[in-house]
Amino acid sequence: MDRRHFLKMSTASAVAIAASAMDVPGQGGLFRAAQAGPMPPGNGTGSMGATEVTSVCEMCFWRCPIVAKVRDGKVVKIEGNPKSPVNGTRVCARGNSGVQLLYDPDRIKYPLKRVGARGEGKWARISWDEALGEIAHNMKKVKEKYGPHALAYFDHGASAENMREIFQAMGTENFTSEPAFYQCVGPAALAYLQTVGYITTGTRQFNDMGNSKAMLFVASHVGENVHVSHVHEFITGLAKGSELVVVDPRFSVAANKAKIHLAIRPGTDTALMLAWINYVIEKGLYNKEFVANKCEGFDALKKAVKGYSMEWAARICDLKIDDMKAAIELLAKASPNVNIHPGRHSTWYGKGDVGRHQTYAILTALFGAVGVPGGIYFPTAVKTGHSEGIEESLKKVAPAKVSLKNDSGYPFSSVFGTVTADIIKAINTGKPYPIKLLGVNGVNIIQTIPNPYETMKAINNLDFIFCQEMMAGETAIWSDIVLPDAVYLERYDGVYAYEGLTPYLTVRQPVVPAMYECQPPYWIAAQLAKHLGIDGYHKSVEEAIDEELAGAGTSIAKLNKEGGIVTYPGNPYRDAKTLNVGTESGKIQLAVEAFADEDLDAVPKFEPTPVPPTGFARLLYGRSPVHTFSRTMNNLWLHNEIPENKLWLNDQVAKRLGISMDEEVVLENQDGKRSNPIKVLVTPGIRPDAVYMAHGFGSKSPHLSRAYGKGAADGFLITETVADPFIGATSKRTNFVRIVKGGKVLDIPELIPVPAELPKYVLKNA
Ligand SMILES: Nc1nc2c(c(=O)[nH]1)N[C@H]1C(S)=C(S)[C@@H](COP(=O)(O)OP(=O)(O)OC[C@H]3O[C@@H](n4cnc5c(=O)[nH]c(N)nc54)[C@H](O)[C@@H]3O)O[C@H]1N2
Ligand SMILES: Nc1nc2c(c(=O)[nH]1)N[C@H]1C(S)=C(S)[C@@H](COP(=O)(O)OP(=O)(O)OC[C@H]3O[C@@H](n4cnc5c(=O)[nH]c(N)nc54)[C@H](O)[C@@H]3O)O[C@H]1N2
Ligand code: SF4
Ligand SMILES: [Mo]
Repeated sequence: MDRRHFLKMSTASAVAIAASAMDVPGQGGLFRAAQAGPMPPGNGTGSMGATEVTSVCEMCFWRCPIVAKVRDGKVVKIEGNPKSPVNGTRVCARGNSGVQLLYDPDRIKYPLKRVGARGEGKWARISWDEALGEIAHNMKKVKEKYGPHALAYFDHGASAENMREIFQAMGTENFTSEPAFYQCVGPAALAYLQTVGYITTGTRQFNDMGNSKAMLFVASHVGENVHVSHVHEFITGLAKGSELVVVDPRFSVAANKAKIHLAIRPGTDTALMLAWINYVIEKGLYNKEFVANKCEGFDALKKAVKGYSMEWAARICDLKIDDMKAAIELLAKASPNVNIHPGRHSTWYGKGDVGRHQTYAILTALFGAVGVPGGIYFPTAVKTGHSEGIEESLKKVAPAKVSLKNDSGYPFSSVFGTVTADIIKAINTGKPYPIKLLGVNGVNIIQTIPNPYETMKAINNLDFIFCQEMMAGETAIWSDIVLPDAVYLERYDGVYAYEGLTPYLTVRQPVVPAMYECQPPYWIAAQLAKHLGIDGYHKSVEEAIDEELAGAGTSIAKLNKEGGIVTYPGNPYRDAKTLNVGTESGKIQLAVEAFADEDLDAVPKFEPTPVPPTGFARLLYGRSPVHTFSRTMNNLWLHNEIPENKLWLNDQVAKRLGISMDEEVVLENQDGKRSNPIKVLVTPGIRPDAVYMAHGFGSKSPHLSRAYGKGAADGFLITETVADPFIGATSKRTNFVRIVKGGKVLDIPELIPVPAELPKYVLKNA
């Protein structure tokens, strides 16, 4: 079988998992009808006379099963569904605060039409018919003038799926679950798919921290990165005595719980990993039987890592060799019940991002930590039925002559959708063909795509842009037409089948009817289809969902009688004798030949990312534990918890610059772009060569009355991106900042010497 073919095959079989990595529940087009249907009867009456309705949280994409308590037609409380095998009665701060999303005064309440300039946020209220009519008119006009591929769609989350079908039916291939892949999990997903044959980081993560004897986190700041059952498994592991190694330039919440914290020089993790792999091989610390029977490419791996010594890595990574040795010995001692966390957000430095995650998968395999308690485990598929969508229309979709998707120059991108950066480039240059219309759904188009200045330019180059939104945030103020979406508590979204340690099936259903003139996604898509003359919406949403559920022998009504969830026996662990991973040969690929076939490295090399130029520190970012990106910033309860982000600044650097705790500064990046004012957190918990802030703050939309201008947005400092050569995902930690205080620009002193092997970033005007 030739390589190309294998690639196609392995990727095709991966699409289902990739779909889940991109927050797409179920498979294929669930076709929904024009009517929202009656309210579900509820699962019973609980305490305080409140009706309890089971559903699924969407305050983030972990999608915990919930019970909403409704009294006098109002949601008064949200808890975890006690029948849930993952979260039980637990929800996080955000899950709890879904109530305040529902009743947020700054929700988009009616269809809106822009009357000011794009980005200005001046609207007129219009009717649904007018809004959809205008969108349909523009979609048809652009398609006629420039061809179907001039239409593009950025989407994220459950509510965006129906509309994606409409774009597909119009004949474009330029749609992508943009932020969840090309700005998030893409490199990690590809590395695991090619090494162990499946993606360990889908909507959920298949790493068994709760049963581990030791854990390694490279970044992965679990605790600030809050996914209820993930955090719970982490804590369970710790409580049962699992020993933790954390590699992070910052003293994160996870680092605080670590036995060994390695405060690594940012961007050098692959050097550490390769030296560890070499050490494990040289010292014979690997699982010889597992490697001999279940892995391929050991000799190639051994040869490729030979040059990477611990001494070298200690210098590159700015770590103490004794700590590095103690850490890898600790992990080896726990094998095979060792959890090398596969990571989630992986678009850091561009070039080496796939390779870095490949090294996690390789170390996992060397320890034999695959399909065993504490390691990475295997998902157990839950069988559901299929509801026919607009399949007939979709079959007509033909790739463009020069295909952005298939001829991207990134050999492994096409199965995951069109590369975001290519779409923005095509809008701004007209090459390889013009893109003139953009639909945005569930994406903060300004804050989540790197280089917002290019994005704003692109928006201004479009003939038409519309969005489906809940909040009057940045996406809304940049759109020509804004469609008011129902909140997840007001809508059906489909069937959620999860494949974790205990697989289960559940369904999101409306807890209260949609308020104002908001409409659920299937209604919106069906009405737009009508305006476009696309056929297909014949079923009610309940019928479509019941068709899927029938495949699992249940229905909405039956589920509601049974507490909203059906569980199944899982099969996460495999006998090493019969283990057959999802790669072509059934064996783990310690060297990925498919990469070599595309002139990429079969075993990753360490290719340094440039270190900060003189006077600058690297800008790092991560998660706020009570917020989800920008989407929760206006939420009353969550805003009250953490209203703004702070800039983590090393105490020695702060002392030199004369900056004290809570002082307000502005950041300026290497291209002269400046941030909103941000208060400083002076701390020894960050390296002197980096600064850190949580992402999602600093909203630029004046219509978000609580969030507007609170804190700083990392994105407005991210103008330098490096594409990863495998899939074209874009880096974000390749940017550097210095501090502006009282109008004066202050250089960051270089307190840590940089070895000559590491190139310095060259300033564009230098
Ligand atoms: N509360 C909350 N939880 C969330 C989300 C949310 O919005 N809110 N979002 C979810 C989503 S979609 C994702 S993708 C995940 C993201 O969460 P993770 O996958 O955990 O993100 P990371 O980028 O791995 O981790 C951020 C950490 O990386 C460290 N870091 C920065 N640069 C480097 C480096 O070069 N080397 C090393 N070793 N560390 C570095 C930072 O100091 C920070 O502590 O979180 C998920 N969980
Ligand atoms: N600078 C920077 N960029 C990043 C990251 C970072 O840390 N820093 N993180 C990256 C990662 S890991 C990820 S996963 C992405 C996340 O990227 P996004 O998903 O774009 O994140 P949000 O900022 O939450 O923007 C979501 C938008 O969708 C809207 N929305 C929320 N729920 C719904 C809904 O039910 N229906 C509709 N129609 N709209 C809804 C919100 O109001 C908001 O405007 O960002 C990536 N980009
Ligand atoms: S982790 Fe929190 S926000 Fe995410 S789905 Fe679960 S309860 Fe909701
Ligand atoms: Mo993400």
